[in-house]
Amino acid sequence: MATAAKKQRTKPQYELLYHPGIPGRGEFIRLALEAAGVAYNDPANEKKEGYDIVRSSCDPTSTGDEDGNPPVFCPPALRVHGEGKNGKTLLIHQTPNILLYLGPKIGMAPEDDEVVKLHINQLTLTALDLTNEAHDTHHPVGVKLYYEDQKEESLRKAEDFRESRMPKFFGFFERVLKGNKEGNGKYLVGDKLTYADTTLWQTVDG
Ligand SMILES: N[C@@H](CCC(=O)N[C@@H](CS)C(=O)NCC(=O)O)C(=O)O
Repeated sequence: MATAAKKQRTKPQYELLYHPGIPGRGEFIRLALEAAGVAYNDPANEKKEGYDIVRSSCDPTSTGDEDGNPPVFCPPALRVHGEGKNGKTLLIHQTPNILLYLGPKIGMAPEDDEVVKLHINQLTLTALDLTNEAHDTHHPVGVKLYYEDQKEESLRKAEDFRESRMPKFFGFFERVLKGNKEGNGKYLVGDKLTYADTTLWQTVDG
């Protein structure tokens, strides 16, 4: 992996398409790449006109691109030149889908162990469910509405989140850590860092 990472530092293969200036869901992808030491481009944070690339990739009128990729619903998305259909550009979205793709390629999931891959993916999906539920405490009525316009509902939602959902999620991840003897309480799956760990870390930190 070190050689691959070195090669990519000259010309990054991966392009993360996300909103500028905020960690958001883009951070789950960034963390996995950073932990693996794999270089990537993040155009919206690199140059002023970079966000145009993100916006055009997620064009709300698109029916798909000329490389055979279906439309992207919203960021984060990942673009990989030469890895799509017939050697064209691959453009994928949905955070866990991007991680599922990247994991084995960057050493953050095994390449050939289907069972372990599924375990990593299910824990990642669960951590992302927790992220979504945390997000919903501020937007229980509508994603487009400001927090201030749904404060009352937010307070109710937050109470349930704190008292029922958080303990359930954290209790679950404690059990996973306890049950994974190989991980010595440090890793969720196996005896090394995977993208399930970086995702859970960001969920808790974020
Ligand atoms: N399930 C998607 C959710 C993506 C998402 O909610 N993206 C946000 C930024 S973090 C966005 O740009 N949303 C615009 C929208 O939903 O219209 C994922 O995990 O990638």
